[in-house]
Amino acid sequence: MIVTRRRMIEAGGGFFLAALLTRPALPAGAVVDIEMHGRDDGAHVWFDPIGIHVEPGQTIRWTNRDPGNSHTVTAYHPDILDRPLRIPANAKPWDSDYLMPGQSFSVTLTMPGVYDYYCVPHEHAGMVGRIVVGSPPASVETVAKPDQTLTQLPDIAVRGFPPVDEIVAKGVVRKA
Ligand SMILES: [Cu+2]
Repeated sequence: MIVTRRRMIEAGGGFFLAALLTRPALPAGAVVDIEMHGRDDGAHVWFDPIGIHVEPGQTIRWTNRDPGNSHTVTAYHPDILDRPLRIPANAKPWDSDYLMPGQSFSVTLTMPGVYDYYCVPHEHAGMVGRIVVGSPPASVETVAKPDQTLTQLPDIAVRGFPPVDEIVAKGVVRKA
């Protein structure tokens, strides 16, 4: 939070800061939906929205709306496929396994922080998403120390995550 505030002040002062701090996250309680989409030819696949800001305790539901592909929603975590930790250290990781068209998978996120996730078969096509729960963390950098036993992210995935500040400011971020 300290890092974020300092950056905001440098970027333009109190008005923007106030707007940032008073912007509500998505309403708590109701399930928040994220859809999985793809073009018919499979060349483009994405989560929609790609970034959301929610309160702790929010349930998120992913649904595969791509008629031509199966997708997963999988947290970046060493316990799942030996990937770097990109969710809060105390949070429980998840893996939906393959969702056929029309199928859904839900998780409830209680720990504040930044959660990065991906689609196992389409990570190399940049199919990733980010959820910010509660107040942004002190550091927006969630990449764990490089560990040779873990499979690092491809560049297209790293570039795919919306900035935490943008997610908090807008509440919902859709892929450009
Ligand atoms: Cu996919």
